[in-house]
Amino acid sequence: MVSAALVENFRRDGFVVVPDLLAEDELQKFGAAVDRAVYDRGRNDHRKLEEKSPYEQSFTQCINLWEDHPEVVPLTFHRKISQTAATLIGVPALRLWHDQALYKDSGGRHTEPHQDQPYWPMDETQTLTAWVPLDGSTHETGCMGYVPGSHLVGLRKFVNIFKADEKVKILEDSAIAGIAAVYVEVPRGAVAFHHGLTVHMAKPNRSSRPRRVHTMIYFRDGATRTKPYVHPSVDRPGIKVGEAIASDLTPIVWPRAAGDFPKPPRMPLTPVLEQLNTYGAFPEIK
Ligand SMILES: O=C(O)CCC(=O)C(=O)O
Repeated sequence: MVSAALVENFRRDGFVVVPDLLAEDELQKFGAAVDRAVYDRGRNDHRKLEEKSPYEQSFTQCINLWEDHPEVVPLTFHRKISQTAATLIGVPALRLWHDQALYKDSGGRHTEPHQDQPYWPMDETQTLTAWVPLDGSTHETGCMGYVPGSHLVGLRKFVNIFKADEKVKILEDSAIAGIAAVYVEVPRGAVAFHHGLTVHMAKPNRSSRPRRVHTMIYFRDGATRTKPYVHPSVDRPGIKVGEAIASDLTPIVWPRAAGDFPKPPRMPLTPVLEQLNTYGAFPEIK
């Protein structure tokens, strides 16, 4: 169980690093599984880093890996991690919004500051991400930075990080101006959690190896679709505005019995990947 002190830190700061959630053998096994999945999704993309869009230079993004890579399922539905997430956010049951690998190549640029929640058509704010660095993360490889308390100030701003030339101004917003971001290294086996409204960013990768990260995004069971704008997590299962976001695309992650993994959804993934760019990142919003 996560300590009361860490829960308090998460609720106050909007982020926390929880140690010892993954054993060494799990890091090896899951690291290899996510590597294979990222390689598989990107096998037709032969562009060099400098040929990619600035968004893609921040990281290679591969969403919903649990659907077409069964060996990733035990990581995405890792009970210790999802139980920790439910305790941090303080709800009895959590669903998966989606998983994704975020691999920052050697030489990859910083990740622009943003909040996650404005990308999701959901008003309920019991949302959080488990950010799982498969080698740990350091200032050199591209660790995350967070604006402490930014989830509590009423800020809810869409930052178009997909479109690189748009100046990112969220740090200048009067609600958080002057609060310094805190950059946090994550030791091997630990997981960093951030709230869906926490302003966060990441450093560039100045090392010679990729920064290998897998993430799981969770939301509270019972949340509803409240916005008409598109997102595959609600559009693929045909969930309408006002309806509960509940389908086999967004299954319950906690509570679940040990060894009980959900089956991938009975809806094709290919059209979604075709809409996205080659690597499975969201296309630029025009
Ligand atoms: O890994 C990164 O560089 C950014 C991650 C992020 O923005 C997120 O997980 O919400």
